[in-house]
Amino acid sequence: MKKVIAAFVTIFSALIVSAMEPDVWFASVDKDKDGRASPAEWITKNKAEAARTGREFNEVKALEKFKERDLDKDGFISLKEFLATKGPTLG
Ligand SMILES: [Ca+2]
Ligand SMILES: [Ca+2]
Repeated sequence: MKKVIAAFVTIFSALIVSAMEPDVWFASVDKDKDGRASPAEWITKNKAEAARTGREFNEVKALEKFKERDLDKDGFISLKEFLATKGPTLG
């Protein structure tokens, strides 16, 4: 029985961590903490991720993705838009 409980605890804590990740990720994009990602913040994050993973950075593509995820076209990605689109991915 103890083993079963331990397994559940492991699963649930994994779920909680994965549920929290998008917020944490978004916070790392939203450097000025105004609750939305500006194009400049988006590019900064994309650049950093590209450098970290050794990929080539393409600013035009990054901005295209930004526009795709800016659902209400106000020029910013809100956390809601971020979660409604693909969550913590740059694509
Ligand atoms: Ca911001
Ligand atoms: Ca928006």
